[in-house]
Amino acid sequence: MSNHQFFGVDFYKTDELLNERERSMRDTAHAFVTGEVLPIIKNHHREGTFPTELISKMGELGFFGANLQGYGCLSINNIEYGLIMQELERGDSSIRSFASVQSALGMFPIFAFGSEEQKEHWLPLLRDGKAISCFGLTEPDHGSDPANMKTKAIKTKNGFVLSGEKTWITNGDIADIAVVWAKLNGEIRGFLVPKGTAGFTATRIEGKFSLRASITSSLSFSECVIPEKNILPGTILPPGKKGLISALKCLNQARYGIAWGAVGAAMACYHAALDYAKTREQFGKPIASRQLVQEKLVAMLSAITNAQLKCIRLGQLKDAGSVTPTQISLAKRDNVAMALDCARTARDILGAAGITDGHPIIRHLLNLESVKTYEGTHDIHTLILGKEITGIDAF
Ligand code: TGC
Ligand code: FAD
Repeated sequence: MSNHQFFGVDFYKTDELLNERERSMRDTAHAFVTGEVLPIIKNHHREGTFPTELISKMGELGFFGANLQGYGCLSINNIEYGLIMQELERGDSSIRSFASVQSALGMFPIFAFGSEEQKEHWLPLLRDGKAISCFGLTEPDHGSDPANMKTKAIKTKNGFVLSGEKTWITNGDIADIAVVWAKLNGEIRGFLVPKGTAGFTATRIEGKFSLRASITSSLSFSECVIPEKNILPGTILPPGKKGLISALKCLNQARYGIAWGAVGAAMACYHAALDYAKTREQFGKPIASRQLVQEKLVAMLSAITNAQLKCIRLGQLKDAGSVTPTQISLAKRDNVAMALDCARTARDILGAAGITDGHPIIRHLLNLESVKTYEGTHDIHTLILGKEITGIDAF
């Protein structure tokens, strides 16, 4: 019997929809977050540092690339993978971000588009947390419209010369390997750029008030020479195609994980608000006894329950191989908006106490502002869905 009811939100008994393996994986991730993340995350958030000592622990638990088949990965289903993301983000979005980037944006492109040599070399290292990856798509002048990127690759006799700038790159300056998207003869292709390559520099972005426990960097490529074997061969497009399709396939993986992760952040805020409301007395009674406060708690419970059900169905569709990118967009968009609303409501229930990091809520709230923006902003997902249902491109 899982002890989920003591730490999660399970009003609709979604636990009963999970099989034993799924519950067990969720409980493993839960124990990791409770034991290893929650005791230290406040200080990392204060200091603006990432808890690097957790990387090998997450590797040992098999969290990285856990839903990929082969190469020693756990090869679990997508609901198990989603539950890991939920639990990691219950701790902090920065921990889920690290795992998302490593799994969906570092390992997945190598798995899906890499040569056998690239897979054999990088996947075991990344799986175990012995190497760190990053994903360079966004540029200073091209965030929501990465298809217009300026970063270029020029073919030389023995390889490629990369030039351009990427920014807002999670793990950028601690990564051993960067998956970099650049135009080669006008086509967007993926390239592997190892740390230390001449002409490649990564610079930390300071002064963030959101995702403070996550490392974010700018990447610069100046006459950066990489060997021929470092192109991701599978990113070649069918004749006549020019788009971002390979990069977008990676984003689908990461957006899926975010949809689950947001539920974890919302659960953490809900529990903090519920506990506080039951013990905080004003006008001689616990504030939880007031109708206005109950209405806020119920709104959170309702929103979390909706999001949970959406995630489970999305996971089933993904496991069946029939999920569409727009179904993933809907879940990323709605669940992050839901979590941000819950965090704001929970912050309000705590009054002044809600603005301090003595409670997890303000940290989640600030983090979720980034989560709303990255992996396609809320509004970009609205436009993706608008195009799906009307057939009209409104970007
Ligand atoms: P568009 O012309 O619409 O489509 C080009 C081709 O791609 C197909 N397609 C997709 N395929 C797979 N998955 C998807 N999600 C797809 N979306 C579109 C499409 O059908 C088409 O195929 P075909 O056969 O017709 O040629 O492409 P576009 O270049 O105009 O893209 C439009 C748009 C807005 C959807 C895209 O640019 C977009 O998603 N923009 C948002 C940018 C974004 O999400 N950036 C994320 C950067 S990485 C990040 O934020 C990591 S945070 C990590 C962390 O710390 O957790
Ligand atoms: P812009 O594209 O400039 O958008 C600004 C505003 O305009 C938004 O509200 C947007 O919705 C709106 N807008 C844009 N176009 C339209 C339109 N057509 N119609 C209506 N509204 C529009 N990127 C990576 O490649 N790799 C990473 O690892 C990574 N990690 C990140 C980590 C953090 C902490 C953050 C904050 C970002 C990260 N990103 C990463 C970048 C992220 O993907 C971009 O920030 C995001 O895609 C939005 O781009 P932008 O910030 O340039 O905003």
